[in-house]
Amino acid sequence: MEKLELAGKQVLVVGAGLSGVSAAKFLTSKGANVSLYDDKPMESLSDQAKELFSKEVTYLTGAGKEGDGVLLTTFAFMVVSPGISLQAPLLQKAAALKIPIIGELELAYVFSKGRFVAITGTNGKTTTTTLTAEIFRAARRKMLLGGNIGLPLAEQIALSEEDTTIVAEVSSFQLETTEAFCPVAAAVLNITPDHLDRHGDMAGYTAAKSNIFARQGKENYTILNYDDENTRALAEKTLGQVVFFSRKERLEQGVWVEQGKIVITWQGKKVPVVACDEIYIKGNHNLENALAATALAWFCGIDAMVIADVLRNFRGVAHRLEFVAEINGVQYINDSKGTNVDSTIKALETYPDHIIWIAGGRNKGASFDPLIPLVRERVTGVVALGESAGLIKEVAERAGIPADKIYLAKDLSDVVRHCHEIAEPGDVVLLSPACASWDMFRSYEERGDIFKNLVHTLE
Ligand code: UMA
Repeated sequence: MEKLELAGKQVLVVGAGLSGVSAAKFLTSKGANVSLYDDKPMESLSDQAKELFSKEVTYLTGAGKEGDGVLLTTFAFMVVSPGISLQAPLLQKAAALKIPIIGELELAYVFSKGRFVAITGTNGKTTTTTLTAEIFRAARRKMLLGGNIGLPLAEQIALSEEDTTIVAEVSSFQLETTEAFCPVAAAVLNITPDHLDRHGDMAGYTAAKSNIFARQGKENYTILNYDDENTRALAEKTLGQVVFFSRKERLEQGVWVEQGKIVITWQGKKVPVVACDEIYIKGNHNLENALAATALAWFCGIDAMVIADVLRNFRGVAHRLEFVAEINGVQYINDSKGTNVDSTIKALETYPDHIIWIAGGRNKGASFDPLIPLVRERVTGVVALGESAGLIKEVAERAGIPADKIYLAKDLSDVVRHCHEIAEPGDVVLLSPACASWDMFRSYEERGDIFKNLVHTLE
């Protein structure tokens, strides 16, 4: 979408969550006449959304009728929230009427000043984005952080200037509705099965993710994980300069590990960055995140010393293998951000044994089978919750967990009560659901916060 004049334009924003509210605020500030549509009735929306309606934004609700009553032809274009599928009836109707549809990310991109550095991948996005932003901050660059991380960008871009770097976590949902989006440096961390219910299959999911570099040219960098086959293969699809990073392989060019040290080799030069054991956040997956953040920062001109310093001090993000408490010798870990199988595999790999594993929620179409070997090897008890509790129970049974060590919980409070009852000193109680939270909670953050609060009541 070209940067069009917004004043006086009729715009329909679809979805009144974080993204939609942010887009509506931005559009209103530019003089557009905004209508905000949501399937939900107004009383179930957030205070921020309600506040908009008390001002200049018109509220439209489908009230379960999927937008039947919305007169689409009055709108110049639509801005959709990432959680809304392009297959939704309202969007299908708009597409048939040839009403332009863009996402909130694209809107933010088109109207921002400065340049974008973007990160996608099935797992590690939030850690890598936060880490990258911290490096830019430490280098005293003008920087804005946002995107899928929970900080929608449409509102924030008003603060951007020509020399601002916008460090954005971008999801496959957001990338589906981009047209011009072109970050100067784009990283794809890994691609493993996730969101197949939305994208149909791995090809659809990979295609959506590939939009992160679809408009890049040779002046831009496409940063790809060499160790992940699906990601490595994308090198052939980008017109950007490919920078591989690897935890396992020696690379002629790229960011990799030589004798326990991160090094950058590029155009005949070798730059040492930091010893891997000095990096504060632990685990192979975090080393990959550190390699990607190093690449993003270095190719944007940040000194290796600054990168090293942040890698030594960065403490990680909430809800990702987050230590909650130790009670009677039992460690409680919140990995509510483990919303897919691969992410939970990484969580289970972090603890060698005696894991009491809490899992379940909304399954997004992936098979849980890859979890079985780790559950067999490291898990002593399983607590299953939510829509997928039956499937998690099945995984536990197939991994050989005895029936009396498998518990179907009613809610998180029942989960925590049960874990407290059965856990013994030395056990690790790990909430890593391998599922989305949307069957019982608004978000993985809400699920993680409730879990943490319940654990703290045991202290
Ligand atoms: N809605 C409808 N009709 C629908 C679907 C949703 O009306 O068919 C309405 C809901 O009633 C709700 C609103 O749309 O009021 C929610 O919109 P949304 O699902 O896009 O959620 P937002 O609150 O706008 O949050 C979105 C991202 N959510 C999703 O992609 C599902 C957030 O990512 C993101 O942080 C936020 O924008 C700011 O950019 C969350 C996420 O789970 C963390 N992302 C997925 C992931 O990381 O795996 C992709």
